[in-house]
Amino acid sequence: MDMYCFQCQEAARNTACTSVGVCGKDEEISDLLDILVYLTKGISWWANRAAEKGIADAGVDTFVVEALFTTVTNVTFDPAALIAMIEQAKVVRATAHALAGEPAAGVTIPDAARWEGTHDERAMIGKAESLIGVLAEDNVDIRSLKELLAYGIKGAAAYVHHASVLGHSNRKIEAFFHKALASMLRTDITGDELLGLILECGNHCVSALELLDTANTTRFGHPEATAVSTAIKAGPGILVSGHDLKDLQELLEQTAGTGINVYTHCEMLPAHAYPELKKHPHLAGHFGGAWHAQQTELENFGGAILFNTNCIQKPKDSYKNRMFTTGFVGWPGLAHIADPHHGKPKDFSALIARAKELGSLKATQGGTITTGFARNQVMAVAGKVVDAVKNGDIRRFVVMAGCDGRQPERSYFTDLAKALPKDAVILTAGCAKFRYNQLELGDIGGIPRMLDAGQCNDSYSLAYIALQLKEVFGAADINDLPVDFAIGWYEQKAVCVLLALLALGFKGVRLGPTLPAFLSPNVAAKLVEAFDLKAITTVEADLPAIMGEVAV
Ligand code: FSO
Ligand code: SF4
Repeated sequence: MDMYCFQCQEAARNTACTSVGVCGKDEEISDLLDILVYLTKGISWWANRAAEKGIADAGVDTFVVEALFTTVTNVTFDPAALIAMIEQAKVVRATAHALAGEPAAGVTIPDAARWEGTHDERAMIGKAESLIGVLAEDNVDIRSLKELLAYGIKGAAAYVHHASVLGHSNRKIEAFFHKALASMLRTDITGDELLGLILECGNHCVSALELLDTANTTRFGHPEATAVSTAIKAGPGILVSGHDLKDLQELLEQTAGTGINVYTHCEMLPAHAYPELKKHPHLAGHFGGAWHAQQTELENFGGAILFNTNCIQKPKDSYKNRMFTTGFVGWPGLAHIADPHHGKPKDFSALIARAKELGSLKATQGGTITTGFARNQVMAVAGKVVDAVKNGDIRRFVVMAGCDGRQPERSYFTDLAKALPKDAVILTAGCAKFRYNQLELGDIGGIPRMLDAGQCNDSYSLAYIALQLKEVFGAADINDLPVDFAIGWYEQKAVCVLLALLALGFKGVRLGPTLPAFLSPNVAAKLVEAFDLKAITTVEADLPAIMGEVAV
């Protein structure tokens, strides 16, 4: 076996990628990512001890968040960037060690908290294969719980990072990351202790999503329902893919008056709904669907391309000389726009120059996609929604948030959207929506039958709307609401969203296209028992239960 990774929904044979990742990750990248996670646990072991003395360090906290985000699926495939981060991790770990001081005699310092390696990439890789990857934990149930916790934290770290670049942070979440990561180094930890940490993680996932919601709405205003054009205009163009709204804002400012049109791709679609972004007339439209179609789509987009977060795939020769990365995203050989120092904006001049060089794009016809139904916009029509529920025009809300992926079984979500009766409203967020957001689903008394709250990063809006409905209807239990869940998942941010839903008390969440490979049979059974978690089956079989027509 060359590698072992099962952190995303596309793990080979729904078991694990063992020779090369379905995502394109090879053995070297897999091992470097394992080493980075291992060292991050070591940093957190010291940081957690420092926290017990009331000492924290913003630099240490930030690095842990950044390192975790870097290890999320489809963020980086660049060994040089990972090796640099591994070296930096050792420096940060020394800082955390100094803050914590020396442990008392008799305290065993875990290997992750002291291992130095050799600064030689191949030697480091040997370490990954032998000692520190997923399989280093022999007990399959403990392994499963540790990895579930790790992936929830990775997803939350992505959200915390997005909030932090906008100047918002929550020390309690970062302190939990340290505590949880340090706990994963324990060889004597029990399943019950890990389950407790997983539930605690769910609460911090809610806080992370709320933090990001506050950061986004403070900086960019509350999203407004917006019909986004899918046409391409004549003139040079830049396509932005990823989730980072701050990068987009800076790019819009730097391209103002240049004649360049800026388009969104995949999860950047909801950017069009934010007042502080939509005010730029050259935020011209949206191009393309979910991340996994990028190799064809990017070939067909003639302009310059920027990836600011996942999901990046191997660039084709036909467009790699007009593709740029920034932030933690990386692919060897692609031009990378560096992070600025001292809070300055990023310098997008190379990307802008490339767009100009490539010249005018060919204008195309297009339709529109409506987005922007985040919590404020939905609350603005709350009276209408409540009336529609009370008089029976709306019978069910079906939350179909999450991520999209390549597996053909994901047609379930398109088929479900088509099969839902006309008195059902879909609440969505994340790239899962590209399976059904161009269907003509109509409206119920002016309320669209598909309300798109935004990115997976905006899932807080969906929880908020459900909690508001609970208030309005005076429901004793959130599960008494006419709400059901059919969540598509792909990577670790979706794990964070799932843990958040469980922490909020939602039961009976349907997950697809498969239950995670990292859930051992015993752990899966435990989650089914505690939360009534289910795998999707077929639309025919699931529809009556989703519509609340049969008890399940
Ligand atoms: Fe999708 Fe990728 Fe947004 Fe993920 S583009 S899959 S859960 O990174 O974050 O929904
Ligand atoms: Fe496989 Fe997913 Fe891991 Fe990539 S991230 S190696 S596709 S399990």
